[in-house]
Amino acid sequence: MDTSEKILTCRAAIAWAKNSPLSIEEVQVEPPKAGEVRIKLMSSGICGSDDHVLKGEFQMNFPLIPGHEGAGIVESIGDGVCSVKPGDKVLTLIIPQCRECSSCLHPKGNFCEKQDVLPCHGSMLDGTCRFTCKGEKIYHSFLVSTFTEYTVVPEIAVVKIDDAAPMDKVCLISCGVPTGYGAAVNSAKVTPGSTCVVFGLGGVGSAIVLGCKASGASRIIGVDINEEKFPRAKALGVTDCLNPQNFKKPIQEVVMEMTGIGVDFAFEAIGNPDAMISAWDSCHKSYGVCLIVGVAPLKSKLSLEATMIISGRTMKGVCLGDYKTRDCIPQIVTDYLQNKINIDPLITHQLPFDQLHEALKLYHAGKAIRCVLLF
Ligand code: PAD
Ligand code: ZN
Repeated sequence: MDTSEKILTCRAAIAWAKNSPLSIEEVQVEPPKAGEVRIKLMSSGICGSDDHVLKGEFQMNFPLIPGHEGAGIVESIGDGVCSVKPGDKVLTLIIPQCRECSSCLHPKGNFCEKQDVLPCHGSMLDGTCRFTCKGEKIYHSFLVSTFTEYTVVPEIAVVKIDDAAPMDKVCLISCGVPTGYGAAVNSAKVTPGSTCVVFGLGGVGSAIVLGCKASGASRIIGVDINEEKFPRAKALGVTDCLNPQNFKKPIQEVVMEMTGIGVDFAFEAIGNPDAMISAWDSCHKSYGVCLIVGVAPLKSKLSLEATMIISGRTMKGVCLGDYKTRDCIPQIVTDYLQNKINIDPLITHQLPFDQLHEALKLYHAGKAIRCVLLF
């Protein structure tokens, strides 16, 4: 049956307010307007950024449908859409690529001006929403919203991937994998024989470890307050695991003592300003590079010892691994299919969408690296 121009009714998870439990409701999903794509989701990861959303740590409008790490199949397209067609396997993109703004036109920029993350208005690009529930308007998150059986996204926030992609897994290549792996291989350009420290060994931190290892780092120090993360981190390539709570002194001093001179590359993948300072202070004073990947709470500030900045260290923020998303993300899927990168160890759990609450429980208990929801 052709559903393309019809309103679809399906199940979706709604956050009615910040810090309130998600409820799975029947929602209406409008057809895509010009320049938009309606997608039948096959899987969605649960990313640390979704947790920030639910806690109200982003500036967002509620009620909303959370989730952004999605893989699905195009159900229908609006007028003018030419990069995807019904039936295509696609990934949703939290950072779009419009190919027209100053970021997209610059050879290095990837933080497209059409992004709806900082701040998040929660609508499509024309300012309207495609979801309703019980007659009430429901906002989108980050232009995508993936905790739903169907979603509508702008064409610039979706990309076609290889037909052979396993849809129960590749959702991680929508956000967590390129974010972490790209921070190491593309943004930091980790060098063979180098020493790295990764703060936070969740989904993103684990992907950073994958990238450091693939780049030939000889020592990878992993820092996390949840020691249950350590065995998996070691299996991925972490050589030394540190729990800051086991030390009386600041963890950066421990890293300095372990390395003698500080690390070549430090990554923060928690979203905690204190950990960002620890990452900065762990770097070699002259040539160390500190990459901030975690999203700190709204309006939080960093306080650095200003005098020491001149010694030469670099601090760099990195979004989605510095990849121009539509140009680069399909290649990571292909690399996965060709066994050049293995994302499987990051998927510790897979649960049907209706067990979302169980999945969130696993996330909050720190049991999962990534729990994938299956539709
Ligand atoms: P996650 O919850 O899977 O991992 C966070 C890890 O940090 C967990 O293992 C925690 O135990 C650990 N942790 C928490 N507090 C501390 C602490 N004080 N010291 C040491 N370890 C701690 O989340 P994730 O890996 O999905 O995301 C991590 C961050 O990356 C989060 O802030 C998210 O918003 C951000 C992110 N950034 C981008 C980007 O493009 N920059 C993309 C996706 C996610
Ligand atoms: Zn994410």
